[in-house]
Amino acid sequence: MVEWTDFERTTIQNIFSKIDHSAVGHQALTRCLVVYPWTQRYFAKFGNLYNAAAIMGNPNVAAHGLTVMRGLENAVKNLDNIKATFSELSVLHSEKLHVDPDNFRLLADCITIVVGATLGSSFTAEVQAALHKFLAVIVSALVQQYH
Ligand code: HNI
Repeated sequence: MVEWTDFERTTIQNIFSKIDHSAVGHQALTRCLVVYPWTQRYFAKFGNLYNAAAIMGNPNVAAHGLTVMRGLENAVKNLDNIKATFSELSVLHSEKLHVDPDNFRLLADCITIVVGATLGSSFTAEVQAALHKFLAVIVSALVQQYH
């Protein structure tokens, strides 16, 4: 069971209430596909991922970025039960999509960078520490069904 301080709970909820989920998801997934091009292998059906401009302009990337954020929002609503909440998602990424679990940390880092750029000076070290812990719990929950 993950223990959350009041500050961590409030901070995580504030972040997700402040940010534009569509914009953050789109920018974070774009960064992941551009900075770590091997991650493109999982999205072959998304169409043109030829370069950064194509990736940024690809509507499937935008839509999936929002899907990822909706997954995170579900975890925000279930902070005390993320592992169970993400159990099916873990099976999907492991057994159907065969996503290398290292990539979860890469996308989580891209989300952190975009949230930091979005929040600017209010993205203090303490705020980043709370987001980092939340995303680390997410990554751990997504990896739980990998064997
Ligand atoms: Ni991920 C589908 C959430 C990381 C590749 N992913 C989903 C769905 C959610 C989701 C939600 C939709 C499930 C459904 O349709 O029922 N993915 C997340 C979250 C993270 C994550 C919360 C981590 C922060 N996914 C990744 C990573 C990759 C990835 C790192 C590959 C690099 N995900 C996929 C693919 C799909 C997917 C591929 C299926 C997309 C499709 O439309 O077929």
